[in-house]
Amino acid sequence: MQATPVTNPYLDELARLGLERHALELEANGFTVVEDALDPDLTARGLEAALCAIDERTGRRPDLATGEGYEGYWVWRYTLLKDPAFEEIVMAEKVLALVDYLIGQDCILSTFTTHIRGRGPSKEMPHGYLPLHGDDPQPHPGYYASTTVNICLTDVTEESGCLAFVPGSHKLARQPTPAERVLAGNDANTEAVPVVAPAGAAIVWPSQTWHGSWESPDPGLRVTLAVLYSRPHLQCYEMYRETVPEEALERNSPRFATLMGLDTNGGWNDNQDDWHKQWRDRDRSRYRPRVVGAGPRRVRGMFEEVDA
Ligand SMILES: O=C(O)CCC(=O)C(=O)O
Repeated sequence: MQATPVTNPYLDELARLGLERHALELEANGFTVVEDALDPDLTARGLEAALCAIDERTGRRPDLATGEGYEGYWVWRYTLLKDPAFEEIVMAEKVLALVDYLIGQDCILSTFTTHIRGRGPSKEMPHGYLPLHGDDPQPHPGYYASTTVNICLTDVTEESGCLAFVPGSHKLARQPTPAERVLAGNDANTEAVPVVAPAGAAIVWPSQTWHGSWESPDPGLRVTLAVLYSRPHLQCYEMYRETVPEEALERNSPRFATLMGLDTNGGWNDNQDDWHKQWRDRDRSRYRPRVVGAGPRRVRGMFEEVDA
């Protein structure tokens, strides 16, 4: 006699990509590192795109070796659309397989943030370390709501200010207390462990796992992308469904459009004829942000012109 085989497309995909051990680490410890999430070519293109995006925002291209002018910890939001290499990175198949396993294939991209860590503390982070925290808003539901992925575009070593994780903290389903957040000095949380990873790796965790990072003693820069995927009912941090260009949708698979939130239905405005449609089927030019004044005016209804 043979037992009924268990079928599950998420598990089949993990098995196809050899990621079963990583899924187990996510369950047991609350984080995992996939060393070869990106190939060397995409890693190099991603790094170049990150340096160009930073240069565009600051007018100063970072020098990875000297780190001059980029001491401490730097964060640039909403960088996905700066380069098609970033689109490939959010769609990297090993990353998506683990994200899907945690929060489902209908998840959306919440933020694509570029991070740099240079030597020492900074004005915003005078004690040098990024305190332990979870990325999820409170209260936690009884399931994973979001997944955070850090893509390493340079080696992330203890000398370059690596990430700190508290194994098992994803099961606590709460934020750390102020005392539990500390990562340096006599009061440092002794449960935090260092996680290092080579360029091209993805560090993946259910967003509620407590994590932070240590001060870097090294003059060189470490460059990472912090990519947050969320279940589709959550309010995302960045405005992709309103702003993603048609060219980006055309050059990617339908799954990319799902990540951009185009399978969601919320976000209604004065239009009365398309609120029932997914964003994929709406004329997005009719959703350009504008300030709405009070007073009567005529709007197009679902079936006819009506007085508002
Ligand atoms: O880059 C770091 O040092 C910390 C990253 C982090 O906290 C995050 O991605 O949520």
